[in-house]
Amino acid sequence: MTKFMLLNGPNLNLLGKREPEIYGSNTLEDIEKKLIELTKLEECELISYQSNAEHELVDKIHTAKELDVKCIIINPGALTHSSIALRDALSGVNIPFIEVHISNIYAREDFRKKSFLSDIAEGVISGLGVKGYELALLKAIDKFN
Ligand code: CA2
Repeated sequence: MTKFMLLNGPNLNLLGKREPEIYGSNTLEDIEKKLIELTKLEECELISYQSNAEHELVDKIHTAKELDVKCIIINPGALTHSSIALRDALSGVNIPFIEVHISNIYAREDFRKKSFLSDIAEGVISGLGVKGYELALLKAIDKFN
């Protein structure tokens, strides 16, 4: 069974609970539920994980390699704009990944315009709300299942 991994970085556990004007009203649990449904329909498996700690996300990326995950869908949160460790982990395991942002990072503060991951990503979705996660998963299934 083809495995995919959904990773969410710092503060994304607050989805649906704060700042709905920017990030919408869906909770992370709602998103996970929807994505798990989609993977099951295709007889695939989704491993989902959120952490506020950079090193835990790095560890999970290493685990993805051991589990033979075919594609990672990642919203690295604010680590997008700072983390060379996440970049090195993703390039180190050599698993294709799709970078997702709920908001349009190019329409916000200047410091959000730089991503340390985008140039090595399979693709990037930014500004399509939580629908971006579904679109990324559908693409991952289409390409890697
Ligand atoms: O638009 C995105 O998905 C971001 O990755 C979200 C990050 C932000 O630092 C990036 O620049 C863009 C922030 C995640 C914080 O999530 C919250 C959700 C609800 C309430 C408060 C924070």
